Amino acid sequence: MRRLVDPLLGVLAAWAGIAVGSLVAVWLGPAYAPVEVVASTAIDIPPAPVKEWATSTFGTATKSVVVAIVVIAVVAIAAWAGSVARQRLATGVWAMFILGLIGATAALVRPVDSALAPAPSIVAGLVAAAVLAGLILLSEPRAPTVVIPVDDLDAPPVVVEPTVDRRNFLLGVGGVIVLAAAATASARWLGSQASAVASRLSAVLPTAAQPLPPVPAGVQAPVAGMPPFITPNSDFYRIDTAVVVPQVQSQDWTLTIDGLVGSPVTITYDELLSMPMVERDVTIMCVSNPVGGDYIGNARWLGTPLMPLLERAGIDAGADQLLSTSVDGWTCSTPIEGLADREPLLVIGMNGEALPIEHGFPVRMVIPGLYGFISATKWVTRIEATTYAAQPAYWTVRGWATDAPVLTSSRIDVPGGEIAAGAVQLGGLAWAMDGDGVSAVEVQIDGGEWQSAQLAEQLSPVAWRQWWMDWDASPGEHTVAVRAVNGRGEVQTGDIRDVIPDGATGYDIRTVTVV
Ligand SMILES: Nc1nc2c(c(=O)[nH]1)N[C@H]1C(S)=C(S)[C@@H](COP(=O)(O)O)O[C@H]1N2
Ligand SMILES: [Mo]
Repeated sequence: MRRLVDPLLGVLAAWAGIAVGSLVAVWLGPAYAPVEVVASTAIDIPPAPVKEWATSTFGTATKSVVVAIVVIAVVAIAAWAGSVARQRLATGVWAMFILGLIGATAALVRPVDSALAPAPSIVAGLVAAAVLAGLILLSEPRAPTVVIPVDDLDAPPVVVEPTVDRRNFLLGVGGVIVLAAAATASARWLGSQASAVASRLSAVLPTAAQPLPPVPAGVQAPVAGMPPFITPNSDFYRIDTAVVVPQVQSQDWTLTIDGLVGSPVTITYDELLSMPMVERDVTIMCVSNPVGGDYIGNARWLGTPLMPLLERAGIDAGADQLLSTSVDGWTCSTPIEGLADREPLLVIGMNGEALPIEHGFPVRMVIPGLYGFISATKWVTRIEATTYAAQPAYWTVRGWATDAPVLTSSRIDVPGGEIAAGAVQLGGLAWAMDGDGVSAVEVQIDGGEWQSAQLAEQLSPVAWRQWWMDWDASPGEHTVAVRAVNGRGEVQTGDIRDVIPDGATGYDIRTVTVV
């Protein structure tokens, strides 16, 4: 029985510790909750090849996979601690506390330094250790008692065998379960009430000095099953290293531009709102997007141009990168060369709403034509003019490029799956955000001639463009390939290259089964 119960006591103690630690983290910073902080650090540590393998295997689920691994590891260690605690109480209790210390260490190596960051994990370790000790002691048999019958003094004394006080033990276990459940539920609820949610809901966005006309119908290829030209916020791909989405209230937000500048500039959210606003249709894309993949989205962004602020600060000629930092410590390197031509933006609105929290509320960067990892800092709080030599950014030290303009590329979206023979429509997306837009799209069927596809309207050279083609499909298996030509007449390359270090190349080639 004990063989079964003791490991469970260990797991229960760990849960109680984590629950109380997470509750403490609601105030000290949700990112420092014991499990989440270990997962965050675990995500940052592995060398580039491991990270790349994880991303290509698990995609955007990678963070959940890491959290699951941390939880499984904690359960295993806690069960072990529970099972040894009966014979060696100190060992079990120390194991619990050491789990907490692991969390505290993970917190200390997070890039954002807060002296209180290790506190939730320390609290978790202490609570888990105390609960384990308490439950083990409660389930120890009481000393044997000797009863001497009073009515017959000559009779031999009766020895009452040691027993466990079941009632007290069960009360103890029940109490711990109730407390842990209450702490877990409160931490969840308080977290969901996080101030950033309220702050975002109350944000009133200014209008652009020259609002864009509504998106014309002509940008949409007249083909069933095509993705919408504007990606709805709820469908927009999300990529970041944040296990816990940073919660920033707009009234607490500031942006500092410093480093190799004439005079550092710091602005508040209200000051940002009073700057001239522009609206832009810009497609952003992840460098980790494989050919044909969907880590790409197009939105109508509202923001203020970054260049005037950089000019106000006065960037030194010696600086070659802008190192932008998010409130969670993630860093991004943007090449200064050619930056002004791209119209970099500090963005506050996305498709007519305040930025969604997971897309960077209250303020993020968007720089047309550069992959997200070197341009699109969410929850941005600092932009430092510096050099690549002095300060490599998050992905730079993990083997990715420092200058990575979006490569001209294209994708086949329809048809998907099996289709009936006869008149069929092919359709998809093409983009050349760093190549003056898309001037042509060509389709190749079964290795034949490249044929021109029809093009929907191009709303902006830095937004994607839809294409389609009518095709008389005969029964059988067919291979369809697509390639884009940019605004400078350069044809997308068919050379096959993986995503690291600066973006995948090759044609999107699909097999279509016609019946
Ligand atoms: N703070 C922060 N900003 C970030 C990242 C990140 O990990 N942390 N990832 C970048 C990457 S790699 C991409 S592709 C884009 C994705 O933006 P989205 O999630 O809004 O689509 O955000 C960029 N901004
Ligand atoms: Mo990315």
